[in-house]
Amino acid sequence: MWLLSLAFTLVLLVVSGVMYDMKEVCVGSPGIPGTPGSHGLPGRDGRDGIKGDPGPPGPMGPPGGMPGLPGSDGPIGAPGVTGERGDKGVPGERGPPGLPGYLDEELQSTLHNFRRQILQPMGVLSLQGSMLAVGEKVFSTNGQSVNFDTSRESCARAGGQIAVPRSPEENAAIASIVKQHNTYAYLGLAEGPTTGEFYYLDGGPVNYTNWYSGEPRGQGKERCVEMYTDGQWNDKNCLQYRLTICEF
Ligand code: MAN
Ligand code: CA
Repeated sequence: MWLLSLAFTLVLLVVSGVMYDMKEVCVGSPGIPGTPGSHGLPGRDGRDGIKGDPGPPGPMGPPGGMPGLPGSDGPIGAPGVTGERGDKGVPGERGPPGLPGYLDEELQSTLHNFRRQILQPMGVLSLQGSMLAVGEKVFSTNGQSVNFDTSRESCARAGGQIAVPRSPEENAAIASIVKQHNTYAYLGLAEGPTTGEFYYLDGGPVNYTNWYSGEPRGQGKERCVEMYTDGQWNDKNCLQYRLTICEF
């Protein structure tokens, strides 16, 4: 039965459709729009944004707060003044043994040259009669006769001292120079605070003398010593002109 009514309805639809296609239809103007719907519900929250920049420093706190942390180290200061010299260190260990001197060619050559450099001028001076070598000492004169102090200064300037014999050999050598110049010479000794006691110019006590008979008899008024041409000694005032003879 319902199948039959469906078929009937279909036929009706088809027939009315045909009729619609074929007829003019009069259409009315659109109606006024309805009122807008009410707002929808709020959407869900979005996701968190990225972290923002740090803010500016805050204002200074009130006085009386806790002390801040220590600051960082300042720049290195200028060097201080040099300290005092330290004590000498202990000696190092002894080194390995070296070559024996006689096998050391460089040492031998150096010694040979030194020997020549010393002996050559000594030979020349000896030949000229301007120096006299006796043992370790060398005596020499500049030929000048001056007072004791001036003699002493001349010898010191030359790097020596006024000649003073400390043995008969040295006395004879100085005497030979005195005799050659046919004059007297002051010797390198002088009277000390006690009358009649003589000392070398370095202060040492005299242990060789060759006084002329009866000398010294100056009794504190003759504090220097001269050598006669025969090599004997006389105490004498220090202001006479006497031959300068030095020893080196
Ligand atoms: C002079 C000076 C003295 C010396 C006597 C010796 O008076 O030379 O130093 O002692 O002669 O007679
Ligand atoms: Ca005298």
